Amino acid sequence: MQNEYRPDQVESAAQQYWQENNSFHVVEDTSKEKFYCLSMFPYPSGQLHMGHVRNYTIGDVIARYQRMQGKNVLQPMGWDAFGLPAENAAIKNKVAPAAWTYQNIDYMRGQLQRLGLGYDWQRELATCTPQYYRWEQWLFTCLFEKGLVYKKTAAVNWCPHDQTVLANEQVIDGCCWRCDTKVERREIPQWFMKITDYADQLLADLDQLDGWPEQVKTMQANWIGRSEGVQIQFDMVGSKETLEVYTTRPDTLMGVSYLAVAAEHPLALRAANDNPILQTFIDECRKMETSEAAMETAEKKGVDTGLLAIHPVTGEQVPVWAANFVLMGYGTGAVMSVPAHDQRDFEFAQKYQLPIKQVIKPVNQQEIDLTKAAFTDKGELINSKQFDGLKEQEAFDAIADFLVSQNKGERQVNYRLRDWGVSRQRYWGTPIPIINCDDCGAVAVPEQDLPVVLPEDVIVDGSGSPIKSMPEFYECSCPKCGKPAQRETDTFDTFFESSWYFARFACPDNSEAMLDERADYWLPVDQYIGGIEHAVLHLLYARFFHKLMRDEGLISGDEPFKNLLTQGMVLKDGAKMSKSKGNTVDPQALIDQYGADTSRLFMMFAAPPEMSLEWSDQGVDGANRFLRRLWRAVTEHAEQGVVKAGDLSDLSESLQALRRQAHQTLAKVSDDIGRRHTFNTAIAAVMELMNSLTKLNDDNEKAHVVMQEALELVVLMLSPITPHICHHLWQTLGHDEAIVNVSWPTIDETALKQDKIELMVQVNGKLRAKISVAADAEQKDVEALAFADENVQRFTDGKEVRKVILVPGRLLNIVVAG
Ligand code: ANZ
Ligand code: ZN
Repeated sequence: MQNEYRPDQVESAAQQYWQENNSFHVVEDTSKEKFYCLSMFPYPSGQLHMGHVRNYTIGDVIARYQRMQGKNVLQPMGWDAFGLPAENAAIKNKVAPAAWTYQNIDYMRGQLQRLGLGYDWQRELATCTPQYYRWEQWLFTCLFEKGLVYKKTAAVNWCPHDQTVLANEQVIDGCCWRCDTKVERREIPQWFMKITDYADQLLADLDQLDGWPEQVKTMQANWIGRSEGVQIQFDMVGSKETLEVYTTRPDTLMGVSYLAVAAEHPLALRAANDNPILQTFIDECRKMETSEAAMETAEKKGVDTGLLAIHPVTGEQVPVWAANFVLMGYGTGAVMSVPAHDQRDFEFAQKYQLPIKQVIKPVNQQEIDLTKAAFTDKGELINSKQFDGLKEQEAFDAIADFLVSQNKGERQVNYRLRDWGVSRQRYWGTPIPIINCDDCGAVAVPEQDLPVVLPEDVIVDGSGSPIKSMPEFYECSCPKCGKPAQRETDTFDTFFESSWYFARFACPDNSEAMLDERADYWLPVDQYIGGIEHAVLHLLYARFFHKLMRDEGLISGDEPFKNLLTQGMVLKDGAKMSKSKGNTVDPQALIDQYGADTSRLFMMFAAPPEMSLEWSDQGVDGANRFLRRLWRAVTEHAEQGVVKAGDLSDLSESLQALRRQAHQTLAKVSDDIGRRHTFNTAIAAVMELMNSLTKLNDDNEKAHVVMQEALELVVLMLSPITPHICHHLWQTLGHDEAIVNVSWPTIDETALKQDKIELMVQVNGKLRAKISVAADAEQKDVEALAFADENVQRFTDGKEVRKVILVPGRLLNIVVAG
């Protein structure tokens, strides 16, 4: 018998067993309840970090637990393999992105296997393979035919020195990350997905997601940003044209002192023809950074266009300005400005000395000072002619109805959500399956010509995507008219691939179709686990794709992820562990030194999964010590002979108490792992049980039987968390069947029953004795025992007993006279 705990040997033996027996391979089985457990797949950056270890251990614990519940559990793993880092590495190390990526995948697969994660490796997929991305190309062509994707010009960051487009993360303080040249904005044609067509469903279906954290649902709802407002038409002085604005505050209409349009608004562009100052301003705005965040923090600037609009109620003339804070892509690209009641309009009006007119007054006694800041709450209308005195929603409705009746406005629902621009001018991504023909325009690549394969044998040197200078890639003929044409050389945003991988795991081997009926068996994902940083984009795009695939008839169901767990960060010294901070701990070194089980136990014990986890060397040590103690306890027990089907009747009180604790622990751990996902408290309870077990000092035959049962429970309860050591110890405890195939133990209700309980006996409200009685004893038996007690007799003898009250399980109160 092996006496020393050697994690390396124990772990490789267990892993070899799982591999040889294909333990985690699953197929559809309608006779069983299915459970699809998915952790967000990693980008193959080169090596795992602690965040991965945490994420994947949580997933594995849940998957293994559900398997022990008798469910048919799918837990797959793959690689989100396209992306910018591969191109950066290619420039730096002079290796092709494909070679670098595949090499990383091989290394990281080994790391995941070393952690003992129970994946069905037969389903592994890498998104950079044509077998995978051909299906998203195919879906894109279907959506193109349906009109759900379209092309329009949009701004990108352009480095004039490197002659290349830059991703937002490649722009540092407005300059190119490589050559430090000032970055410019460029308008180029790009592809968009009409996610806005699904805005209402994406919002409404959040209600179905009972198993999602409220916080994530709120973030999604805010991102979609539904607002109710009015689109108002302003007539223009000296022209038949109208200017449309979108407002969520029609109640402030009488306070409008100017209108503002985006710099790219057609009206501004036209006015600039004979206004050089305006033209300069428009050119400057074009150079601004493209991100919405950058636009919002930029100093508010504007130029008077010289045009005048007519107020729809008063007929007064108001000036039209071009302003950098108005976004062309939202609403109508034009706003009515109410400086008294909108802070942005207020600052702008002060800067350019435009009138500030109050039309709302607070309904409470609140003091306001319109020389300092706008008053932005709703309230009661003043200075608003026939609308004076109206409040809040009735004011909104009255003005909206008036504008509608005058044919000057329409009620409108707007979403903050924009259509999703999916074109990237980078190389390492899925080629967009479109051919551009001079005569036919954009034509989808026909199904039989898919996939459009990305050439992998290329040199990436930083001077733009190599396929943009490869005629052998982009020269082709038009699928419609046969004339020479050109392929798109842009690639998809890498969020594209991660938006549907969860479905492809159900049928990764299908070479005839994107999905098949197996997707309906496995979906939705029963438990999805990943970082909170994906709360908005990834999760929204995945939900969107699910609906697209549903509407394409590929799957049924509305939502892809039934339950979502967002794990907290891994911190060291209070800061997020990250390469840039230089405070990382390499999981590999940890595993090499202590083994996978210690790493897994530490991760699960240190904090509940949603909270951040503070790294602690002592914590790792403690986890390791605990496993050694467990090892010793089981080995020593087994040395005295393992027990099969021992007799658990007629136990002494202390052995009964131990059994009770074991089964109480089982009840708690089942709930903690299965429902609450608080693995830390589950582990703490098992540790307490272990303490009691090691204190047991009883060489009676019965004690040995109780010990056998308790140790088996401990090993079973820990097996989802530390599967390797439990694999070994289960054998040590005399079992032939591998623990990975054993069911979760059942709670013995009779063990939970407390046979004898301690009851307090009071006489006239004062504690006089404690007696031990059967838990289910009847009042007359309890009374008999109480009156047999010497001290009770002292206080009751010779006195008249008026009343005896039993509070079952707690106390007996005897009321005597005198
Ligand atoms: C007048 C007004 C008065 C406004 C007031 C607000 C407060 P949400 O809720 O996000 O839909 N707006 C409309 N289009 C815009 C654009 N393209 N660029 C920048 N701002 C724009 O916000 C709608 C409000 O944002 C609109 O209501 C408009 O300003 C502004 F006391 O109109 B409001
Ligand atoms: Zn053509």
